[in-house]
Amino acid sequence: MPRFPPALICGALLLLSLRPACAHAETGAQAWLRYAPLNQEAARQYANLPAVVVLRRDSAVLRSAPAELIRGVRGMLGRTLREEKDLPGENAILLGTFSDLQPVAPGLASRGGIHDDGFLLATRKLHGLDCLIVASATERGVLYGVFALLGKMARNESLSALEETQQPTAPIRWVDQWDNLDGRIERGYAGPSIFFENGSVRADLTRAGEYARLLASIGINGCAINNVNANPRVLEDDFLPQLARVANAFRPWGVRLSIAVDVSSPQVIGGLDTFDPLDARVSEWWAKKFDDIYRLIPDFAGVVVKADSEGRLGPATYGRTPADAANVIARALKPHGGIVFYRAFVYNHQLDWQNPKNDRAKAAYDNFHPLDDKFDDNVIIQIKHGPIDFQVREPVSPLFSGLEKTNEAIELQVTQEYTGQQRHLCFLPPMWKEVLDFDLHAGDGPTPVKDIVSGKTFHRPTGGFVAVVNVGMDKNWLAHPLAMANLYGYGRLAWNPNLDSKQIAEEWTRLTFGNEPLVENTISRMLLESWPIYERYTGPLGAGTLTDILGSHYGPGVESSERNGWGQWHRADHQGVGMDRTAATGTGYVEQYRAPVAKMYESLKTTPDELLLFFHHVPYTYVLHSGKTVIQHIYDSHYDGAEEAANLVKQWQSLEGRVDEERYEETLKRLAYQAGHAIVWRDAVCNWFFRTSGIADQRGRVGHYPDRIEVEAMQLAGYVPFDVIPQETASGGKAIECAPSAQKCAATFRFDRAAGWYELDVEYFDQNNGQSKFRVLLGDQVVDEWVADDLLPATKPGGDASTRRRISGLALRPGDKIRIEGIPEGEERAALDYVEIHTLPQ
Ligand code: GCV
Repeated sequence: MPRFPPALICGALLLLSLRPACAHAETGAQAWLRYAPLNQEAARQYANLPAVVVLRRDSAVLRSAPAELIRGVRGMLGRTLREEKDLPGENAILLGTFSDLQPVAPGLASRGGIHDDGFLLATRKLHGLDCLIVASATERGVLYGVFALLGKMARNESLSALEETQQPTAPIRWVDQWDNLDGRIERGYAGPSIFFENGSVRADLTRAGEYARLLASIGINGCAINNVNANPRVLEDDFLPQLARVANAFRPWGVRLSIAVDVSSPQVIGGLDTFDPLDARVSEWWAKKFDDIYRLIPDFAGVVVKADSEGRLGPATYGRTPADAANVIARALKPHGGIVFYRAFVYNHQLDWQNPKNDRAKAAYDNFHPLDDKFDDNVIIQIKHGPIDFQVREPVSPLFSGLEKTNEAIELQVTQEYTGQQRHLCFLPPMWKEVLDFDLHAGDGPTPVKDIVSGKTFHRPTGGFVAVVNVGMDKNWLAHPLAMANLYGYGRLAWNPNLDSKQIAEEWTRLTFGNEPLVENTISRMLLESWPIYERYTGPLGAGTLTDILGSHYGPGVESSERNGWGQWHRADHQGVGMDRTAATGTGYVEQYRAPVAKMYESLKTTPDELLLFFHHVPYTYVLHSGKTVIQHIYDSHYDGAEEAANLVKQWQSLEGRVDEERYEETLKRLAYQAGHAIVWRDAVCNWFFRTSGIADQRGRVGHYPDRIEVEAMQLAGYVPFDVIPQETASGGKAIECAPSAQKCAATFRFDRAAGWYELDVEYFDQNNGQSKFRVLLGDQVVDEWVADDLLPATKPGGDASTRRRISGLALRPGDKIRIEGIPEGEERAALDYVEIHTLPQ
């Protein structure tokens, strides 16, 4: 059967009106706001959509509402709505706040008790005309309603007899960016900052405006634009007008600007000899600074503070508390309506690792619980969802139930710092859902985290959600075409934490890739499978991600957690693994939870398998609830995870020709890379535990690779073997690299298996400090060549750099000579690890 190029197939389907949106390439820049043309059948149900949109009053935010509606309807239906200021003599779409609409559509506000940014979508007969109404108590809410309406159309949902109210669960729905003023982003994986370059705010803030639009479309109303490791420069007088430009770019979308501030600013840039929060000169300095800011940015939202954490200065310098530091800033913001997010991420990163009672997980609670009731009411304590640091799995932070008289916000991470850095697919809403739904037993009835942070449980005036996002200048915002599902999912959960992950995955897929059922089902299934898969081949049973915590936080680095003060310990030794955090014999961390939760985690029997090693130190032979020993679970889960990662590639390939070519190819490339890197993870973790425990894999896989040929065993010219550190990050602990004097190197071997069709995997090391070239020759014929030009977080061979090149469909005969040539460049010495040859099915 002939193979038709995807564009041709799309064209054919377009003619049949089956799938109009697939033909043209898409960059991903429009994310879920593509407004792709609807097919005829879908468009038909909107045939009676009014031709007129009415906005009775104008403002920076309100202005965006009809503009967005016109843009969306034009994109999806090819019709341009007429804009009017008052009810015309024909059917219309009415946009406005309840008070704006009161004269023409009285009584709307009473519908469902909508308040704050909640909105109403409804059809009404007004003066005998059919009207579609989008109304809210706030201007921002009107805009949210328009996005919701357009989302319905994009998903082909009916608008007839519309009567829907939506109310966000919490007032705080923010994102943070960790952008530095030089344009780099801490833990950002999608290019440089959209806000800053070379120490200043960018001249062109188009992307900042586009970002605000995306944020508004999912109900986000605040954004802190600079790194929490804050440069005091942001508060210098000549920088404030630059911040005002960002606020201007945000304003049409109802996103309020915030910045991260360094508490030592009064001293560092303010000319004072102190930043003691209890010094009157310091409080005056902050008051004057915010007066200046609000003069330029009247809707400035407030600030984020990281202090006494990871080397940042803080109130501890003066023996003061986080409450002292938060309140001095909060009081300066109060007259202007601003708020302070004070991060609970306060811990000692120089803990004595030899003291078995020390435990970083206890830090947030220990530091903040005693201060409950000491924070002003415009302070919000921003709490990472787990007690450590965005690991692939952690229990819920006990601090959520440890603050009853203090406002709280949960901090989540969209940027995939510990979850594959957007090179691995890892859809996080299922993880966040587990956190948000977790009952902390902090009251008489259920008290899930979502109710605590939204202020319901303890009747707090404010609270909510913050996520670190770190979009960059990459056209598609987060680099991996499927990673934006996490930002979308975050916004949806911050709006309504009761949504389920499947619904979010399906919504996002339809908006991002269209409504074809096969596409929707396949992508949403892949999304939903991806976090458990990632967990399986990285850090199982709650041991942490098992990544290199001292460096990139990316590839495997099992031992990097140990014997240092950072406190991400899993305490694995030759007898057992896990942190004993029990009250009886461990660090006592479990006591920070309310009694029912503490009781569950204190006991080995009731601790769920997936968190076992977070709470208990057990021998490798300990039998899990699943019936497997811990060690066998480690082996099995890593093999399963790697196999499932390979299966993601196959699932994606089933969509060839059904999604646009550009996003198809980019996603395929990343998934194929992930599948290779999952094997690197699998082998590193399994071999480390095999070496440490001395217990063999019951299924004989670990340490046995029948299809693998180590390069150090090949005939080498110019290449020299070396030991890779840590040893488990290369097969057999060894690799080869071009000798310093070599311009070109080669590793050659003879194929000694039966004649047939094979695929050949070359495992090489792709560093970011050089661009080596590789060629593979079968006899004299070049069968593949490539440049190792990826920018992985690696400057030396090891688990971060290890990459697979797959050459498929090779006809090999016994005795064939296979030669891999490497040409080094810069500090990258064309290093190779091994070759694997797999039989292809006939
Ligand atoms: C912004 C982790 C990250 C740091 C980050 C810190 C934080 O430790 O690795 O890059 O610093 O968390 O949340 O403050």
